[in-house]
Amino acid sequence: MVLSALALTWTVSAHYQLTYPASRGFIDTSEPTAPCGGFNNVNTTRFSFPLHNGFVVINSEHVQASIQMYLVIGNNPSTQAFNQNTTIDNLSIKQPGLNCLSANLANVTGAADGVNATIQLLFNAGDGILYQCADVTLSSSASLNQSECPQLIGGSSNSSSSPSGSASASSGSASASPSGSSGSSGASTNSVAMGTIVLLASVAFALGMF
Ligand SMILES: [Cu+2]
Repeated sequence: MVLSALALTWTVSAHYQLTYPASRGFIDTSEPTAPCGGFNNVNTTRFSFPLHNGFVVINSEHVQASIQMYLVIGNNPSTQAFNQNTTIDNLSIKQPGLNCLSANLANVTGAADGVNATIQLLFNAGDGILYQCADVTLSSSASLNQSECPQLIGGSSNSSSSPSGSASASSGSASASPSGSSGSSGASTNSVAMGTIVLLASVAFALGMF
């Protein structure tokens, strides 16, 4: 019940949200506003973000998108300061819902222990560039909650997530179709088949065939 209520709330918004670290904020209609989706004030509660093997998590209502991730150094970067950003990574997602994106700062200029910065995401799924920001303090000792990231996209351990087979070519239909049951239907069919086999086996056993 709680889950279905959550799902309903999610489908109300039509773009994406930065969920981990927490975004400065999200308003659907102002998300196309640079540099932070309409949230120009720095968040005084900073998230401690690791210099190595970091990641961010987004919740996307779009099936596919390309994402540019930037680091902006400073305690409270101005709109102009966002133009002096440094690229963290360029990635793409191929499924809606939660996506965990590599954000390794190891080779990013200016990233150092104790530095205040803002992570900025530019998300393009075909309906304009959509902005989200998170204010962080970089740390050589911080560690992230790995349970937030069951499957990392990008980064050295997982080269840029190109799925096997021919499905990787950019299929043009990027328009927003909410999560749907595309992946789960196959799985439930399989479990039904398994259930049938188990059932038949136990019937056979009961009849003394084994
Ligand atoms: Cu959108």
